[in-house]
Amino acid sequence: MLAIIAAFLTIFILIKTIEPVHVIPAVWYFTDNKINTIHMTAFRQDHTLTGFDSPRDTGDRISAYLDRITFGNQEDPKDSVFSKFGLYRNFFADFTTLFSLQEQHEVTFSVHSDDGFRLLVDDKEMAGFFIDRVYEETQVKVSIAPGDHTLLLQYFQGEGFVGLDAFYRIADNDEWHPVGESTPYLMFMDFNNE
Ligand SMILES: [Ca+2]
Repeated sequence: MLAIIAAFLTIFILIKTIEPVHVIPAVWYFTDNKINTIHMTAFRQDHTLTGFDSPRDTGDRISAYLDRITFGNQEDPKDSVFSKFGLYRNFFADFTTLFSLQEQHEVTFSVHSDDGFRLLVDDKEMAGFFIDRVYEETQVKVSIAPGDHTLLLQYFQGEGFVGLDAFYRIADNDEWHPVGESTPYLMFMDFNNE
């Protein structure tokens, strides 16, 4: 009888101590980042994406903080940083960030993507490529007033090559800076200090 009770107790303790298995944690932090200016929320889809018109299921969601949006362009999605988040094909990813300017500036944004993207500043669409494409650049110049602003970069990857890079510059002769990296003219808010 004691042996049976002991066996039940052992099973009970085992069940209580086994952690639930999460293949992909709900929230990923790049803890080695000193700065986290970008919040990424990605949505994996179980159907083929051909554009932003494709249905978006929001149930399979991955969240992460980053300091820039520079994923490069890879033929094999397994070689991409996106694979760290279990993202290979058929997913949407929204990147949100907050930034501020001291003075009015003409800010040029440069987005390279495979496949499509959509760039919104203060909820207003500034540029986009809405269906699949090979890794190509789109530039847009936006006049931005002094003060605080929101930036949303929406991205989707269908099949094959996966690539995304986003940069900005203040003047035409300025060097390109990754979106998420502050300069004296344009400061990104650090979510660490939110
Ligand atoms: Ca692709």
